[in-house]
Amino acid sequence: MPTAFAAAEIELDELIDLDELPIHELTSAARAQLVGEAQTQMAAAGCFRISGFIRPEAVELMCAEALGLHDATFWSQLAHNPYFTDDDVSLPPGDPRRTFQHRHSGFISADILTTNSVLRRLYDCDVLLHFIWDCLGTLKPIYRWADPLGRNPYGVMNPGSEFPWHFDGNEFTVSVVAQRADAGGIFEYVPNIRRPDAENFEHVAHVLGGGRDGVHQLDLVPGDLQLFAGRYSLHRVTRVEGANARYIGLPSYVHDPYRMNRPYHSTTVYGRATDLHVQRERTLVDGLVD
Ligand SMILES: O=C(O)CCC(=O)C(=O)O
Ligand SMILES: [Fe+2]
Repeated sequence: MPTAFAAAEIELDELIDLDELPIHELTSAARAQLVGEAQTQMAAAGCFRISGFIRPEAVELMCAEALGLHDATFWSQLAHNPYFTDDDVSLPPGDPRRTFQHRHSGFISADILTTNSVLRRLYDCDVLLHFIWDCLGTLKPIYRWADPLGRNPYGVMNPGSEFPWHFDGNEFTVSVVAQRADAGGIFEYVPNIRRPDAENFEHVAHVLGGGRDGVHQLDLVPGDLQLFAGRYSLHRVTRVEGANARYIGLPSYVHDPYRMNRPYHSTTVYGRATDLHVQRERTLVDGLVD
């Protein structure tokens, strides 16, 4: 597995235009404005987007990396419920925990990124981590995720792929599209549909049944930075149409730097779980199903 980049090894200005977006200058008015806008968007829609955040040259490098690793993609054809838990026959049919949806999508897991990966340099950058934390406006610190597979993967969707409604194991995910689908591949989400103390199964069941109450759509453009709270916001990616695959970098953040995806979740999404996933399964982050 590649080791982390040290701060001095990350030329942030090659990835982000720091004249336009001075996220490294903690006292700058421009940074304060970006953070303020992000916090407003987050409060209004449970998600924020900064257009044109990553330089086009860096997006091209991300795209080349994902294309180069395309054959190493793990493809899942498994059906799953939104929580990535096993079926529970003690629950009534129609319960969202018993609603399994077909998935066809792939991941280039974080542990196989290239030695000089742009995506990994972005992820290892403390300046970016600090900026994202400020944008979230939470007092509780965020960390990079311990999960060796899910911490910073590329999501891969071929034409015909779709990623049905689900919650993530980690709290927050940044997404940066490296290559967009010709059509479809739209990110849909229901902001903050659940809280640590309230699963809100009724609303989840409504959306799984095709209901649109509270559903937002976001058509991401390559280079945009989006941040969403995937542990609390039900989300999906609609079917990819046309000739091109959709590639998206997914730097993932957590409040608890020890915990990982549960083994069942990891196996469903990445095709395997490591010994560490098994050892850390019992660590509770909150009271949610998963
Ligand atoms: O591809 C996306 O836009 C989101 C992917 C996602 O939800 C996930 O990887 O859990
Ligand atoms: Fe997700």
